[in-house]
Amino acid sequence: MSSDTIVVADEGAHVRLIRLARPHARNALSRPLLRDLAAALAEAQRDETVRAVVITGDDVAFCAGADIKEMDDGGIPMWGQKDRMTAWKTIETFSKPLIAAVNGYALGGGCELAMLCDIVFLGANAKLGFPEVRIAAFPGDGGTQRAPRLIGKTRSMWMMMTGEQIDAETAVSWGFGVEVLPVERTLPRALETAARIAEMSPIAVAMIKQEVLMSFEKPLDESLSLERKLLLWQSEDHDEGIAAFKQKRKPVYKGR
Ligand code: CO8
Repeated sequence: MSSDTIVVADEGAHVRLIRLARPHARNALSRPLLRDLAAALAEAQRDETVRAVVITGDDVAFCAGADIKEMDDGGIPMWGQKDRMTAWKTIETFSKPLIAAVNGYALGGGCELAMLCDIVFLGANAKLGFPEVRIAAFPGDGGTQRAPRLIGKTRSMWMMMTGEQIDAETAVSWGFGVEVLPVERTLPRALETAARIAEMSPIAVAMIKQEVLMSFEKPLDESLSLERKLLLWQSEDHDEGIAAFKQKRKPVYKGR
């Protein structure tokens, strides 16, 4: 379901790649792009063959954030419009692993999008930042809340109040990503990782995502007791994992 704004492709049996494709606008999140991205994720959510999704841009920009040229109408309240909120909600609630391959700029909403991904790989030319303050706005698509949880208060304040960008090495050392790669390796590394994860039980992987995200959202006593409750789940995949270990063979997980 590719469109004018994104290119969607299957990479092997279980991995879906979504490429943001507005290079002339540094892949800025126009409302059509945001809508198409959310629709592609909703489709990947429904499709039982899909076990992991990789999001990328191009070598110049992962995504330069919200489309500033759409800002003429309605001022800041425009950013709270229902279609935008619904699209961000779809991205936030996507339950399968979401992996970002970030080359070039990831600014504003682009950085917020990367932060919503579960695993982030950064090309050596990656530049992350929250430039919203320079247009008298703020990272209002989750950034003011997610960045401090990820990188801490003072780094978030500095980034958001100055609009300064950080490079890939700094971003990894602050916790924005797992690894810095040569630009041409960023996407292959993300796809290899997605394929590796797709070999695991999708049930176990979904549980891990749910439980790790809980740690950002709930007080510790509540999330620990929810983690305990999740121990009650049973799956054929788990039986298969134990059997394969004992029989010294590779497990085949069916997501049941
Ligand atoms: N929106 C729209 N168009 C953009 C954007 C953008 N975010 N970024 C780049 N473009 C366009 C440029 O206007 C230019 O178009 P044209 O060729 O027609 O002039 C084209 O892309 C190429 O851009 P540059 O020539 O500037 O390319 P460079 O490689 O020199 O620079 C940068 C790339 C650094 C990405 C630069 O374009 C830039 O600084 N862009 C703006 C980045 C930005 O400010 N992002 C934050 C946007 S706001 C946001 O994400 C959250 C808003 C939520 C608000 C919530 C309420 C408060």
